[in-house]
Amino acid sequence: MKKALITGIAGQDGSYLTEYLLSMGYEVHGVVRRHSVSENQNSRLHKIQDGKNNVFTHYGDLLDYPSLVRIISEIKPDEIYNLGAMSHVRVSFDMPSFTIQTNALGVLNMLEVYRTICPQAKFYQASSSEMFGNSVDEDGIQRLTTPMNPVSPYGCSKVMGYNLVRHYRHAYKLHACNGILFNHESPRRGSNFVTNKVVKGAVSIKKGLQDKLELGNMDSFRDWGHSKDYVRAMHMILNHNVADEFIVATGETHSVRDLCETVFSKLDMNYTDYIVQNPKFMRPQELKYLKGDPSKAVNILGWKPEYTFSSMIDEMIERWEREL
Ligand code: NAP
Ligand code: F7E
Repeated sequence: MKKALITGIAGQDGSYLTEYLLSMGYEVHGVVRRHSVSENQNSRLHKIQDGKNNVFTHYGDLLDYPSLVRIISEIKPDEIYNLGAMSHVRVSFDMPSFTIQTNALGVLNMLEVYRTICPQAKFYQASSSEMFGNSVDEDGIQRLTTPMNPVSPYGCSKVMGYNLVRHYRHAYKLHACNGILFNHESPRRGSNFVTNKVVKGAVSIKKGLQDKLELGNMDSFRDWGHSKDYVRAMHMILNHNVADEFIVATGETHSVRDLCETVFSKLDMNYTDYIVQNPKFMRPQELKYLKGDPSKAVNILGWKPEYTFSSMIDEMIERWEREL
């Protein structure tokens, strides 16, 4: 039975990846941070009982090197998925130092422990399209050759993590890879990211629970896929015979305005009647446009998404209709 270790197991991707790996017969271990409200700790892992069904969580933190040494020495994983991060771009402007420490130095900590304790394992790093910043090729697409010009502390931190992984692969002959994933969402997405914020807001308005929805910039474009499809890609990237870089994206882009129009019209409402702009949700510098080229993952790994933009939104609407 293969053993996987996931940092960020309690996050959106960590929880779906856990379910996917369990379905493939893995024993799954995850790093969780201590929360003062313990119910929040495993809120996305509710379907999986810790200590049963081959899932085990361990207290640790990417910034706490001794905890990583303890966990990795104990488990000796075959596969390591480094998904832990301060993942909110807007918040990274408010907490630049914590963001850089977790997302850049945290990767360095993980790589050092991996290199010294279990160098035979395979290592996956959760890299991001935010690394491209406002760089885009002339045909309006970001690909592996597009220059990286990050426009947020989050983007800068992810470039550092990305480069460290490549450096460790070459310097120490490690099977360490990067998945450059474009935005991916799901009913489990934090409700302060724009997709789930809009869906939750629209369903609340429909049910008469709120009158307006406050947003920031409506004119940025994102390439939105589904987290379930993207965690399958992570596993494929890691298990490819050569450690490498891959882009995971849908190749389709929508503006935040399109997103609002789609969500509100699915609920028979006109978004222009309800959305108000609040500068609080604007960023000091905005990444304006993302549309990725996933052809390498499609052609070499055989990866193919199952969800469409529309079916993903339907699933998110169902979640809030049930819950609110
Ligand atoms: P998420 O829901 O925010 O989950 C991130 C996880 O990281 C959380 O469980 C969080 O723990 C944990 N974490 C934060 N700081 C940590 C630290 N110092 N030590 C250990 N764990 C820590 O993010 P996600 O959407 O699942 O994304 C997973 C990874 O993919 C992240 O690295 C993200 O940057 C990257 N990524 C995401 C996207 C996307 O669109 N979702 C796209 C590209 C790349 P708590 O639960 O305790 O806060
Ligand atoms: O913003 C605009 C906002 O916060 C998307 C992370 O997973 O993907 C994610 O980062 C767009 C931006 O995601 C609001 O200005 C408007 O243009 O949902 P988001 P993100 O910043 O693209 C990348 C690939 C990652 O790696 C990250 O970890 O929506 N927007 N109004 C808003 N965004 C938010 N959050 N809230 C608003 O009210």
